[in-house]
Amino acid sequence: MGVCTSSPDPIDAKQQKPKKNGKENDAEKIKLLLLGCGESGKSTIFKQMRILHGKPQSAAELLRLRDIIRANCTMLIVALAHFVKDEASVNALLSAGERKSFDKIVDSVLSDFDDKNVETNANHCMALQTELQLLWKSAAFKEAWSRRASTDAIDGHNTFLDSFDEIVSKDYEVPSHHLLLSRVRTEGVISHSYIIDGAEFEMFDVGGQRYFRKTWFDCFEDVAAIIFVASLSEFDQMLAEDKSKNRMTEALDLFSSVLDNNYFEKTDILLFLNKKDLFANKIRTSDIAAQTDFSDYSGKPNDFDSGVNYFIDKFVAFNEDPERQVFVHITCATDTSNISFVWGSCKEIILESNLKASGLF
Ligand SMILES: Nc1nc2c(ncn2[C@@H]2O[C@H](COP(=O)(O)OP(=O)(O)OP(=O)(O)O)[C@@H](O)[C@H]2O)c(=O)[nH]1
Ligand SMILES: [Mg+2]
Repeated sequence: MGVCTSSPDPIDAKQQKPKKNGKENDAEKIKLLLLGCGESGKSTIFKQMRILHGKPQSAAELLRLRDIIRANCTMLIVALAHFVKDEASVNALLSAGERKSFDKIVDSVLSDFDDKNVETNANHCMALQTELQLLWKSAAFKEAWSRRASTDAIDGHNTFLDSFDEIVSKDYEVPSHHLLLSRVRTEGVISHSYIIDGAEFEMFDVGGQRYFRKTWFDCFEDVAAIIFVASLSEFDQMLAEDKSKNRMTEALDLFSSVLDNNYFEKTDILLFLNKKDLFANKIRTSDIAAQTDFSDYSGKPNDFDSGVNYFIDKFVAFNEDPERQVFVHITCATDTSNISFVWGSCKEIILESNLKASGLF
């Protein structure tokens, strides 16, 4: 499967006549589309499908993953170091010894940072193992990490800095929990087919950031089910591509336009409210009602279930078709047993609906 061609606005397809529905025309292949905003967890679910039903990573792929993880560490250090550099009160927390190490990071990683040359950045960064380990334990970096929602740091990548020794070692072999935590932004459309319980499923993963949504359009035909992924934990964060827009609001808007799209009138919608592990941690200290876009929240403050139910209601309210059901799952895409369990019930829904559509049930 190559990269889809572009279209001005992939999700504004109200004017377009839906062509055909895959369930009627392509009984052999069941096409599943992963949709959602950037960083919601689509590719992580795509990776889980391979862990559950596909081939293990080859040696060459594992080597590439090692480099990706080193680049992810570097990006995290860059995000936190910028914060420590720019926030005077946080910068003041550095002790004299830590400041020496920090200056080295600024000289060698921040000043020379070239976002087109990931490998060089990572090499500079990995060479500063002693300095980075000292800083990662410092009060300044702990404070920067606790305020990461206002940086580009990826939640969960603290695991990489906690395992820095292992990751810089020349014998580092990527374990599966690092594979699932690694992050590469998807920029086109990729697909993979799996035979599961005698049926052929083809899953499509797309780039979720705004710019890449223009590649979505050509994948809209023949879709049996959409897995729409939205990150629960991002209710207090702004979009990477537009710092004025709340990430959860963007996910809600996108979900609404997917439901509205004529192509998907008869498509099963599986909504994965993802990153429940990060949401569980965050909700203890972050208040939903304090977010401008969610000031109508009247549930219990700092309560996991009330928070989750509030967001479920927001998403499901967009479904105005009484004949269409939105199947909601609360997920942790980095947890293989959770995704295996959730996928088991999704598969049953999809297979049943596929049989009904082909008149065999
Ligand atoms: N802790 C935790 N991290 C998650 C979860 N789901 C995804 N992540 C992490 O979030 C980051 C982004 O996930 P991706 O799967 O790359 O997101 P995406 O939706 O494919 O993003 P785009 O390709 O930009 O559209 C990765 O570092 C993942 O490991 C989750 O449930 N819990
Ligand atoms: Mg992706």
